[in-house]
Amino acid sequence: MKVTSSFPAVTALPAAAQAPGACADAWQGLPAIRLRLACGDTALVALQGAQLLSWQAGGEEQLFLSPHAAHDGHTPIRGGIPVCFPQFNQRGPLVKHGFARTLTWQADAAQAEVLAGDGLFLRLKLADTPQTRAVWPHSFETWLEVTLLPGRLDAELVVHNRGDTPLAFTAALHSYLRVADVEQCRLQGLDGLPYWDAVADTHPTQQGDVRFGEELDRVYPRPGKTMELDAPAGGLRISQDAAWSETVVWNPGPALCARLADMPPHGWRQMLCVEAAAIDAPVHVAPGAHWRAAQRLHKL
Ligand code: TA6
Repeated sequence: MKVTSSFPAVTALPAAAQAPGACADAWQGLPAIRLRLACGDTALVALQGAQLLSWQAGGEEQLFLSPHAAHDGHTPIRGGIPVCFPQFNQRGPLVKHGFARTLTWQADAAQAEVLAGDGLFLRLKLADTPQTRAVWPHSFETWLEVTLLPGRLDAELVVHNRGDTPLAFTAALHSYLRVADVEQCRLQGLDGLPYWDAVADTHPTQQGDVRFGEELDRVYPRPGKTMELDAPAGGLRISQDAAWSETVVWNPGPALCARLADMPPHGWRQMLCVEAAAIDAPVHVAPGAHWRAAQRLHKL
């Protein structure tokens, strides 16, 4: 069953989110919050899904956002960093990748802080409603915490079980990284790991770096070391906390991309998803307890 929402207009941030460098903004008419550091780096976070839509570091965009992405306020937005919660993909009865990415998170609960040096922190919140309980009968609060530092972006998902029974979910930060040409890129750090190839439905072992060209959809165990996206125009260091037990790597390649209505024909060349995920076994959170896990991106 689908859970959708409509957007309340946000023209000003609540008092708790009023920090120098944070301001109300919009993307394609949808409310968003802009973060801007003194060094010039910026981030844009939509209230729909608490979805990071843009991260500019060193004057360059680091996240892919499809020029054909939906912006009706309830269809998933193709690109940026979608939050998949409380279900990854179709591994359960809920809408694909869970309802968190299509709901409007609570503008009035937004909080922002200036960090020592040149940094900004933003927290957005989503809590259960009668609508979410109708499809997922749990009392929860979820936060997305964004930390923007020069050349660095951390996204952290926090899940609080407000109910009196254990909470089980799967989740991911489905990060779309922007690249000039994915065929010129290599992803380092997964060598030697067994993985599930979701395209072929096989279980091989990674040999060397991951290269791109055709459709690729793989679930690896979280690598013990930091990954590196090696790209001609500069790369990214990518790491994830241990609570994210898997790493998903996805690129639709030309054939699947052509079938995605919200992607331009050559969009697959400009993107690469490297996702911090907790999906092979559900995460269990005891009543009253919290779970938290971050993905960290560092421009090289
Ligand atoms: O994370 C990879 C994946 O689960 C792929 O299987 C592919 O479906 C992708 O996510 C995109 O899903 P979406 O619902 O956003 O089109």
